[in-house]
Amino acid sequence: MINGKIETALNLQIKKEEFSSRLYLSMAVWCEVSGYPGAARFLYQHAEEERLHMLKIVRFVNERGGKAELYAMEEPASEFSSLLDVFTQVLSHEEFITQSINELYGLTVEEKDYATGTFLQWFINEQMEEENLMRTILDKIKLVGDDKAGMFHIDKELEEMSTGTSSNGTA
Ligand code: OFO
Repeated sequence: MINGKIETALNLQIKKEEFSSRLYLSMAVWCEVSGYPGAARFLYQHAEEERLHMLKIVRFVNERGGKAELYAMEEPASEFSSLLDVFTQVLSHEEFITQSINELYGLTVEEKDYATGTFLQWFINEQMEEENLMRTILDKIKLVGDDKAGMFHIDKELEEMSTGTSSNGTA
């Protein structure tokens, strides 16, 4: 059985993961209507992944005798100035999520809730991978600058990196 403090903290993390999913969905939409189909596909897929992260915590809270809560949330940003702007915001959002997961892990240590701590290990590793991936993409975007051919190439690369659901919902 999880204690109330941990349950609330996990429920707040559920909200953050759900918000991440909506934020990336909003970014995918912007990319799709702004001529970046590869980036759109990549972000649609990432939005799905965040939804799975949310569900993972929902199931965990319920299985441990708590109850998952779905809180109201603010609207995600929907206008971006460039692909550089999009991925700068993706990276800083992932850094925010990493910090949140780390604080959550710290709380499990304080509360001696080792089962939740073990559960969070997966998220700690996932955050490291995601931050690295987003940093690599951002570095590439910075490198090409205003070069249109370079940007076209990056968009293609993002398309190739996407393995899941495409922008039109097909596999
Ligand atoms: Fe982007 O990662 Fe969830 O946790």
